[in-house]
Amino acid sequence: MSFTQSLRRSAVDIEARLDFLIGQESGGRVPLRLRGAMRYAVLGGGKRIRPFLVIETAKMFGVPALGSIDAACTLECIHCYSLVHDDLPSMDNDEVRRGRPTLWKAYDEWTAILAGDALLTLAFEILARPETHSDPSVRAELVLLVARASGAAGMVGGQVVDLEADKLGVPAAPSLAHIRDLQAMKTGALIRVACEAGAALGRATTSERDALQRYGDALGFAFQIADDLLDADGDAATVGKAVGKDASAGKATLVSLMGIDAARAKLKEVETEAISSLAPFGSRAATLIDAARFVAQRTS
Ligand code: GRG
Repeated sequence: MSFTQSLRRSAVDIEARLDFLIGQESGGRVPLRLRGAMRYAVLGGGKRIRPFLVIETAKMFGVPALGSIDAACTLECIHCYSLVHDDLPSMDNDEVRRGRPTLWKAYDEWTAILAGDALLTLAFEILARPETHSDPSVRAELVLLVARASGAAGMVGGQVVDLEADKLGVPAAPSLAHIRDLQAMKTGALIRVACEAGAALGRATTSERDALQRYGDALGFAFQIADDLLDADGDAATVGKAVGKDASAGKATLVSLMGIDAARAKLKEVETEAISSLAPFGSRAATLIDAARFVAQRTS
């Protein structure tokens, strides 16, 4: 089976589980409008790369997919909430996401804000449940890792730094270090924690965790460079959202700093860095190696 096929197959299982988890949330007392909006946000396509990384990293340590799928789904809930909020008029003001109207366009702003809030909260409800892992110390560690990655020093913090430059004209110092730091928080933290969560579920050793953190860091950076390149020269229909937004907003990205060709070369370098970090795992890491290649070469 090719990598794309296994990603798609895993996405089917993840979507079925997300559907179930949203359906049974809080004993079924969720208002219909909210449940509909949460389902719209989560179940409308998407590559499901973050949950895939949790499942495949955990598999390297002998954890079957059934043992990691709930933790995996929590990262997709958080990712989807971040997209819903990012698309709002007060943030990126986007009308198309995953090839269809964004949640605030399909419903309205207040529903989109609250559906995002509910998805973030649901993620932590799931992480804390015994069904996610039988050992409470593993669950507590997952909560800590995911909270740090998605919160003020992670994804939310990265979004603030990005929007400060965009909305308040805070001059972005467009250096490679600034861009890497910003992206490590905004996009990278969730990708890195996907690998860390898999390692926590699999009770990996410290040196194994270190290697996976290096992989996760490089993968997150590769993911963002690929995203910037898609924005610069991708096709909106294939990408599933508007393109060319970074340049028109004057955003500091690797592409604006270095140009397209140098950004492509950097992407190759970071892809190699990600793959090299997996050396200690030998052939056990074959799927994660493929994931790095996929992320670097993605077209949507
Ligand atoms: C609102 C707190 C808050 C944070 C938003 C992630 C983010 C921070 C904003 C999204 C802006 C953006 C498009 C960033 C580029 C990287 C990215 C997250 C791309 C979309 O992720 P994919 O390609 O999307 O995994 P799918 O649709 O496949 O799930």
